[in-house]
Amino acid sequence: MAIRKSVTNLTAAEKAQFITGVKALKKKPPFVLPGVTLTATNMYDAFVEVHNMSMATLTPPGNATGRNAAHQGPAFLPWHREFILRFERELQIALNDNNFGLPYWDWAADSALDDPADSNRTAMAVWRDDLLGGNGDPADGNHVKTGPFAHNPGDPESWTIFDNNPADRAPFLKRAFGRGSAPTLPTQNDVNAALVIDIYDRSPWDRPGSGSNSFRNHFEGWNPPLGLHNRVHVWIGGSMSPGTSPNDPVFFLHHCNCDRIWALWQICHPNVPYAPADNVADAPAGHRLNDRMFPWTAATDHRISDLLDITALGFSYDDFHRRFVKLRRTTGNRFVSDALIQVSTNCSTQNDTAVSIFLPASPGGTIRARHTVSATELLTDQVTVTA
Ligand SMILES: [Cu+2]
Repeated sequence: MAIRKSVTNLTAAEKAQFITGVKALKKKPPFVLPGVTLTATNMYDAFVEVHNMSMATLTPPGNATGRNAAHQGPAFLPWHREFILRFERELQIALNDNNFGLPYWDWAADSALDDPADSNRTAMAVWRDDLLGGNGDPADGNHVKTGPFAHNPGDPESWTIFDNNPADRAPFLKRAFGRGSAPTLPTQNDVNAALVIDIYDRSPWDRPGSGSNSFRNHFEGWNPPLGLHNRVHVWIGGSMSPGTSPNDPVFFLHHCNCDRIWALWQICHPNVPYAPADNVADAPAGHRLNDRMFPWTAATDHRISDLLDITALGFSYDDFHRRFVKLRRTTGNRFVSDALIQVSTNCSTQNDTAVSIFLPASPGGTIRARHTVSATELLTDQVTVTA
């Protein structure tokens, strides 16, 4: 079982393993997808091309909102879950390690570390030279000059990018931290505001959402504009801005974190279903519960409904260990429980029932919780987080 770790929890060997795996994919032949013609000449670039093609595949064709096979609609989260799962599988094969887990970058945690005076953002583990390297050089087309994916003139092993933009043929990685329209990264408060939304998606299943909100629309970053997922792409800038954004390996660490937050949202809202179901009249094809998503439409490929349970898919996240809380006796006839109650981590609301207590960020804090004693009796008490 692959445990996906935060970049801050990786050992030096694990960082090196990730870099080795990513570079190995640049030297393997591309995968083959039935019915899809790729121009990419290696495995890594084939992932870049598939993302770009999916973004250009409007669903339904020609729709005015820009909804495509992978973005601006309900399939945004399952599409990227499948995409990074396939990438992780190719890394496992390249590294001959079936338990290798894709690392994630918790950008909300790092937002507190952001310091523009530290040009390469070395306070953030993800941008150090032993992982992804730092910022692009504004005096040289925003090209990345540090770390394993730098452009080093004369070095045949320099990282190149798959770029189909005829206006810009320099095939090297570019970054421009905070220099575009998103000067800051999303914060944990921003993440928490998304986690409490108790609907997955809603009609008209697109980007503006007609003023209504949903977890998907809010988290993808359309409502309000330039939020969460989108904001991270724009903050990094450079190669992370266009449809070829997987050119920057941080794409996979970013989307691994997006997937982790979706999985956390699922834990926090166990009774909120994926939407739309198959029979919803205005639901777009490729985005309904039992649809397959372009370009993975073979009979053996995952349907969206196959992608909703990460445990069934065989991976987890390193901060999804169980925590336990013990309900504490206070005064009088208030509730007491001798049993430890299993809960999940990090959910941010604080008034759910005891079977799904939402925890404060760290052990040692107390929260108020309600506990169903019988069909009619509901007691409230303080809960101390013990571990
Ligand atoms: Cu994407």
